[in-house]
Amino acid sequence: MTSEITRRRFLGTTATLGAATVVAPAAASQKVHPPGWRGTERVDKVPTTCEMCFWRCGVVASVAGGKVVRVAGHPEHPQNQGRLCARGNAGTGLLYDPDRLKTPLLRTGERGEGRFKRVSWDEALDFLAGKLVKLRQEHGPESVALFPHGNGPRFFATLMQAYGTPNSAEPSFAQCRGPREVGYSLTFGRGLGSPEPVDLEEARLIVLIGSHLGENVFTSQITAFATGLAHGAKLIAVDPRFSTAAAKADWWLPIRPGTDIALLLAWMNVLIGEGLYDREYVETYAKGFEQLQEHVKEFTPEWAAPITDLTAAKIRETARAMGAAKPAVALHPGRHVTWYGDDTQRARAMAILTALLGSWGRRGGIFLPTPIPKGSFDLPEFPEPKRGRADGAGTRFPLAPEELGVTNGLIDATVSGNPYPIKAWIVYGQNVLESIPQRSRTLEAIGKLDLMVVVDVLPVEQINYADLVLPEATYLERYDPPNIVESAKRPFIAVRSPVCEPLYESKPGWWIARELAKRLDLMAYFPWETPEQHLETILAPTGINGNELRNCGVVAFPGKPYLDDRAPQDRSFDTASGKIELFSQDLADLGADPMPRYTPHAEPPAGFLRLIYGRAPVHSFARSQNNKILNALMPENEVWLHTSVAREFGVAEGQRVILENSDGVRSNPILVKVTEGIRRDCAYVVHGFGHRSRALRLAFGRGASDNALMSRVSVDPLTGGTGMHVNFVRPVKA
Ligand code: MGD
Repeated sequence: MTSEITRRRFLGTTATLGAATVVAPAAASQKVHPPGWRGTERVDKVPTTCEMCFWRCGVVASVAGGKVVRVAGHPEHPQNQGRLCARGNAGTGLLYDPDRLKTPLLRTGERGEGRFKRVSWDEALDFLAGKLVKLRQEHGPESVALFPHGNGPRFFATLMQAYGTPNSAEPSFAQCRGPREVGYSLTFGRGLGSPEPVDLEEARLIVLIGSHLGENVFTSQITAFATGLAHGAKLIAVDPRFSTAAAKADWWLPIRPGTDIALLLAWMNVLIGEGLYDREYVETYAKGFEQLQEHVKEFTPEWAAPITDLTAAKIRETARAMGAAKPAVALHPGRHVTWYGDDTQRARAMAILTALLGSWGRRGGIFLPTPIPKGSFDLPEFPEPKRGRADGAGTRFPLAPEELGVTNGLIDATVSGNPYPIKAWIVYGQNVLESIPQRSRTLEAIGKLDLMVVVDVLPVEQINYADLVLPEATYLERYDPPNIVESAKRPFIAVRSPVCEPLYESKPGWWIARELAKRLDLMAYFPWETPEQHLETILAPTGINGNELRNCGVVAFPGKPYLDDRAPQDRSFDTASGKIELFSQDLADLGADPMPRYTPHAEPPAGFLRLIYGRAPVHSFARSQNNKILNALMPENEVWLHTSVAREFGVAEGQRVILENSDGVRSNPILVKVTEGIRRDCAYVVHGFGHRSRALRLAFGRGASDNALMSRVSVDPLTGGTGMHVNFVRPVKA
């Protein structure tokens, strides 16, 4: 594999990146700054990888006198090509957030009170190592559970595996894209991964099922979406809400929530019934067509119309549009897909439709990853845990993968003590109170713990329940394992390395993990002294050296994104049959539907609306609301209500209401947005607001938390994913 790296060492020097021309004299000062200088200070340009969201764009930080003065898009990064979203640009708002966690903290008050004393790192790590040794002796290593998310905890995950616990779970599985990965893997033998390899820029037709691109912003995805539309792609947006994407759509299908499987089955019915599917592709690559044909026969548009609240004519028309545009139909698989508890089956339906259109591995559809060789460490074998996992991954939830785990399964086990007691949680880069529904159950579980440790960058509410709080350095201040992205048209390896020294007493994750490993006698699992050595080992098979990567930020490789780029023998699928499985024997063996079926979900009771939720372009989950720059752009969320619903409830635009759910749980006051752009049976909010931590001085009390209103979930029996679109709310005057 040849590297396309640009050998020009443009970074780390001053004059060649961007501002290579003399800055025009500023009117007021009339000072002339030479390129790459700010007054008398030299500005260094240091590349790294963003972590303001999980898309991980390439960035270049401008650093003057040790201070980061700007974060901009990396111009040569194959993913974002110099562009960067608002959150990426606001990286300094996190780095210089005055509310950041600054020192390790040890609890002095009651759990939840938030009273701590500052301690040194030595005291903190000795305390934690001592507790871990004791827990292992008294209850076994399995009694410790890790709740990680993001890049930082990757070293900690190694530490926990070496310590001997199998219990680790990320919300990106059971609260996000787990069922999607499983549904697509069952069909194509592989999931989508992140970033999703959807060929939006080359599509002739884009289909979004609840994916609200434009509000959910990932720089390269939104660029590809805009490019596709600019090149004439048609757009179908299936959404109960008139989203930004729906506003651009040729067909907006304001579907009744919870009925997407019925629509997908009806689309299949038309494609097969009218011979509009990609017959040659299906014959070459797929298995189970006859069963599928039989299965969808009864699911006509007329059958689906009253279920979905769409007209049969619209269903037929949109199916025909897909048939006409195939195979260049980019049916977006979605990202946060844990909606109703049958989400693996919905993902299967989307995957099967993708196969019928011949779009998997085809230009304008879903493109394929190209593997990059990666080095690894020669580590001693990890201890085999004496007891299985506590979260049900692989057992209670047969299709949940053990690497990602099931957060809610771990919470259940902590509450019940089944299959064995969980005594300690280490929460690292995850916000368990805002990302996992059924908050009262999470709090109940926390109440049972002997030890709770939070490793975070901000004093979010969950730290108040911790015995020990460890302040991690932010992504701009630390080394993390490089970002290796194979699911890109040009796969790449990008560096994450510090652009400035960690502020306060914060420490990078690799350092925290190593220091604990020393205390736990587990250094054999950390056979490197410095991050530089760690990077060299990972890069070894590529022939690129760490210095080169640190200077350039990213190296890209040629990709083979389409089936046609590959030799016929390399076009098989990693399923049991080696083919695309339209009928899934794996599901049949588990007693599940081998082909998706529509099952009805509870409708809102009288006087209530279904709570739906999503993203805003300037915030990421519940992690960015205290960022000064982003808070100024969007300080709080609002609840969308249909005009007639607002009238019925007697509330008006701009008024604040409280949202009360059908279990009596009440939110903070939230502003009302009255609009025709939402179905009458739904209320919509942006996720992540309504922070309860007073220490987040900008975010505290602003807006309402969707998560707090999710007292109910519908659990996917295959993956453990928590369907979260099953809560009902009503506005109550504040
Ligand atoms: P965040 O709100 O980003 O979401 O779940 P989370 O990853 O838990 O919380 C991350 C936590 O990490 C925050 O406390 C933040 O301060 C901290 N943090 C940020 N940067 C760093 C760092 O560098 N180091 C450390 N140690 N900590 C850091 C996201 C998950 O949530 C996902 S992926 C989805 S799709 C779901 N979305 C969703 C939703 O839309 N609504 C509701 N109600 N729940 C959801 N849960 C899921």
